[in-house]
Amino acid sequence: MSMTRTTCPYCGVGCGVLAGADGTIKGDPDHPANFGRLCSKGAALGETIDLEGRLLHPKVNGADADWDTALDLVAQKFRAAIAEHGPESVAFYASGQLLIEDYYVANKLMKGFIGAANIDTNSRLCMASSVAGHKRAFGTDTVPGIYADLEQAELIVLVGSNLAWCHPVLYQRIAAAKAARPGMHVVNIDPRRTATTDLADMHLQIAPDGDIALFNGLLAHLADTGQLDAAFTKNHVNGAPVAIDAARASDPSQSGLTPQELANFFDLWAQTKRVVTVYSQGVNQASCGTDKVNAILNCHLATGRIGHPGAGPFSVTGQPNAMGGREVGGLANMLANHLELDNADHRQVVQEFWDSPTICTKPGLKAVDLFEACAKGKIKALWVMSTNPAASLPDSDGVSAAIAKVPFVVTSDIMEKTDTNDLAHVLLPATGWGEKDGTVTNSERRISRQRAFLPAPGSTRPDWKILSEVAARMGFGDAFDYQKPADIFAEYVALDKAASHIARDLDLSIFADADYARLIPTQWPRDDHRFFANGRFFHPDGKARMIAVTAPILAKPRFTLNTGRNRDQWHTMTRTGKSARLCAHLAEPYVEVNPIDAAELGVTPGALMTVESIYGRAILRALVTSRVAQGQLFAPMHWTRQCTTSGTVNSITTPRVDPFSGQPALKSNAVTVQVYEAKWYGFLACINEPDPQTPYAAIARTQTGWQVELASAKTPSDWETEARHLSGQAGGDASIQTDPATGNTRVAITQNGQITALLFAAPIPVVVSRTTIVDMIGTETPPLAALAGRSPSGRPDVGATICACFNVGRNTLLAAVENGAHSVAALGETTCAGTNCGACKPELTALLAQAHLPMAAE
Ligand SMILES: Nc1nc2c(c(=O)[nH]1)N[C@H]1C(S)=C(S)[C@@H](COP(=O)(O)OP(=O)(O)OC[C@H]3O[C@@H](n4cnc5c(=O)[nH]c(N)nc54)[C@H](O)[C@@H]3O)O[C@H]1N2
Ligand SMILES: Nc1nc2c(c(=O)[nH]1)N[C@H]1C(S)=C(S)[C@@H](COP(=O)(O)OP(=O)(O)OC[C@H]3O[C@@H](n4cnc5c(=O)[nH]c(N)nc54)[C@H](O)[C@@H]3O)O[C@H]1N2
Ligand code: SF4
Ligand SMILES: [Mo]
Repeated sequence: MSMTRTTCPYCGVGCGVLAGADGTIKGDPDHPANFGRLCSKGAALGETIDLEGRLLHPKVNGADADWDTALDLVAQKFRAAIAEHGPESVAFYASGQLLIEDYYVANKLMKGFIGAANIDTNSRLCMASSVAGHKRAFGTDTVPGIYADLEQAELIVLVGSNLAWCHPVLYQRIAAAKAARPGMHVVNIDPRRTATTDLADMHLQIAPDGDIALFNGLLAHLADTGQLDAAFTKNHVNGAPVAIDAARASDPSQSGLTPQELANFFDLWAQTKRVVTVYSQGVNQASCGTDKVNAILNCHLATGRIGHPGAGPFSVTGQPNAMGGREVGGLANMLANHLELDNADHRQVVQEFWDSPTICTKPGLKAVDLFEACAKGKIKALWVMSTNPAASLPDSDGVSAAIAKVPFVVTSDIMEKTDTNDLAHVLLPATGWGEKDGTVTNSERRISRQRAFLPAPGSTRPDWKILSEVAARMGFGDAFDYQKPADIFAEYVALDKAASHIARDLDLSIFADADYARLIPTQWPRDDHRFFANGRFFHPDGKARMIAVTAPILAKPRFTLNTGRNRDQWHTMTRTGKSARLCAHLAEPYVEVNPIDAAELGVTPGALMTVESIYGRAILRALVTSRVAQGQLFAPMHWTRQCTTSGTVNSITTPRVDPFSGQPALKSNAVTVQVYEAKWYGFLACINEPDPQTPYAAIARTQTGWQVELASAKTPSDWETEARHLSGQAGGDASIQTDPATGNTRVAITQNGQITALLFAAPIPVVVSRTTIVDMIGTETPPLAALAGRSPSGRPDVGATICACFNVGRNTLLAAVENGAHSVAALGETTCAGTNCGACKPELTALLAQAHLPMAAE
């Protein structure tokens, strides 16, 4: 079968994929990001491209509409709002998951034709602090390094990055480099222990937001011990003395680390020339995020450890086109092509090139402010594209209320049911990954093609096309007369040429004669280029700047909620949530709590906890683990109102932002917690999609249908009715078993001899093998046997999925350990676990360690 060469649509590693129309997915051995590797999400792409749940036709006020009706309405509402209230009364909220071509068109329409800069993107929640920090230090938003640096480094410092789960292929590359060169060191700086920590020789379990105290401490130490590169700072850096003075004023113990830990880290850094500092959301998503970035950059600048093989700071991007979005100027305070919004010359170049009637002259609203403006009634028309702000922004309940207040809301998405779509007047169906063509830029500035290998389903259209058609209807047809993505890419490259007299890092000349159809993954300005090796930066005097940063006084709430990601889910789960295999890794929203806190709070095994802030509350399953320190909690961000009644974590997070970048502090939220007192807990497996309304409910896809974890403070009066209601099954026969001694109730519903729903309920968290129950759905197991909760076929309970690629469960692995597989390699040989993407290797290591501990809490 013919395979199409394309790029993974998930994280910023930007792995090359070979894809077949039948859903076959392989890593592209020739792509320089992954050389054939894929992680569990990439490997499962074939399971998420079916049409279930897709938005296939435009919708206006909930009813199917044709394109002309929908597009006319969008154009008319935007025109009317602009005419009546001015260009600042409308806004776009875009995404690092748009392709370069989509993003370029959205930005051009808003900034050059509508004439306001009210286009912001989810990159505000993601990369904004890195952008601001880079600009302060370098004069441009430049990522100096390349992936090969990770293999050439002697020391890799991972700050606020769970690389093993979030950039798994980079993690695998580092793991392989370390195995080949055992002298290489890895340090992991994170307030919690994660899968990434397993690779680290040193884990610095820092206090939340203790990073500035730590890196200021490092800078002061380097200065005090004469280990700075005086020639480099003299010739190429401004601001070193002031930054060093500020660093000396910091108290490193505020990092929460012991003097010994600090000394070990400082010495290791000082001794090692080739240091790469990889950082991500633990740095960016903080109210001091930009200062954290500069505290890190200061250390690299002060030692000249930048721009050389194996040396430099490396901000890894989250989304597939987060970097491309920055290049096309998708944020409200950027122009296009790394040109400056507040520079009249830059604006003139862009306006002349676009031949546009107007150009915005001042920055637009940043994400959090944008939705605040919605709440205040200032935004009259809002277009959300390829992102789900009603779920992913902090204070998501408040954001949802704000969106609901906007008189006209349009969304472009590939899926029909999302928390944001539920609030929109018009839904525009976009073609998704595999159906559309374009380009993305990964973390190392490499532009790769995404290529279609599937037909566009229903009446879906590519995002650039939808935008261009609205632009035409707003009267700007000439400037948006694109026939194909290649036309837009060519214009993007041509704008770069038109601005080539303006000194900046972006240089797309390598793409000037590119054959778009055959474009191979290519870095700008050219392959394997590192910036700043020559000591030349982009501030007007050609020098870099060290920035004086002060460690913040840290608030010490009783509980701080940290949030982030799981290995097998992508953000708001609209795609990964479709894969039963991916859902099996961690199937419900949870909160990690330290065992000492758990004991104090009275958390019993399987308990639910209410986590509350001044913005809202969530009910989450308690996961008692020493991975989090005392006083800290961690919850993943993924679950939305589509799959849980109360497990939405952003209901609790706070919209505090960094003053320079506007990026919200999603990693540290002051919360209170208590055990949720349920009267009953339940586990339901069923064939139809359920719609439970219990105070706690979390739905997940299974191989046989759906499963739901349930809890409520009110016991139902009739269990059969409850089971039928929960599973959406009025017909068929019900068998019920109740045990007055324990209060346990079990209900089986059968239709035509097949089990279609099984409900297990109890006054305490239900202990039953989930996989066994799920596997009985759709089978002809006799109801009484099914209610016994044991597999009739004698098939063993494989346990929760550890290896998603080969679907290997925990119990299978434990059995293998028992049979003598005592290493990750041996587990791979006997069960295949960990032998494809390798992302589960840290969990295999943990499982091997725990297999010898009878009372492990995790
Ligand atoms: N599986 C998966 N992979 C993804 C994504 C996904 O949804 N799922 N999303 C992609 C996107 S868009 C992004 S942005 C990236 C994010 O990738 P990461 O930034 O690696 O992921 P997070 O889990 O958000 O946070 C990273 C770590 O920061 C730590 N942290 C919290 N507070 C602090 C602090 O004060 N200091 C330090 N040093 N660390 C702290 C957290 O404990 C957490 O382990 O992942 C990308 N990859
Ligand atoms: N608590 C907490 N919250 C967070 C974070 C955190 O660490 N903690 N991280 C933040 C970060 S870094 C990020 S990047 C955001 C991500 O948050 P979001 O961007 O809101 O999350 P996604 O689920 O990726 O949303 C993408 C949407 O685009 C749709 N889509 C997919 N492909 C296409 C396409 O080709 N065209 C169109 N038009 N639509 C498409 C999907 O169905 C989905 O609805 O979340 C942020 N929120
Ligand atoms: S690491 Fe995984 S999610 Fe990221 S690009 Fe590669 S295959 Fe996709
Ligand atoms: Mo992100």
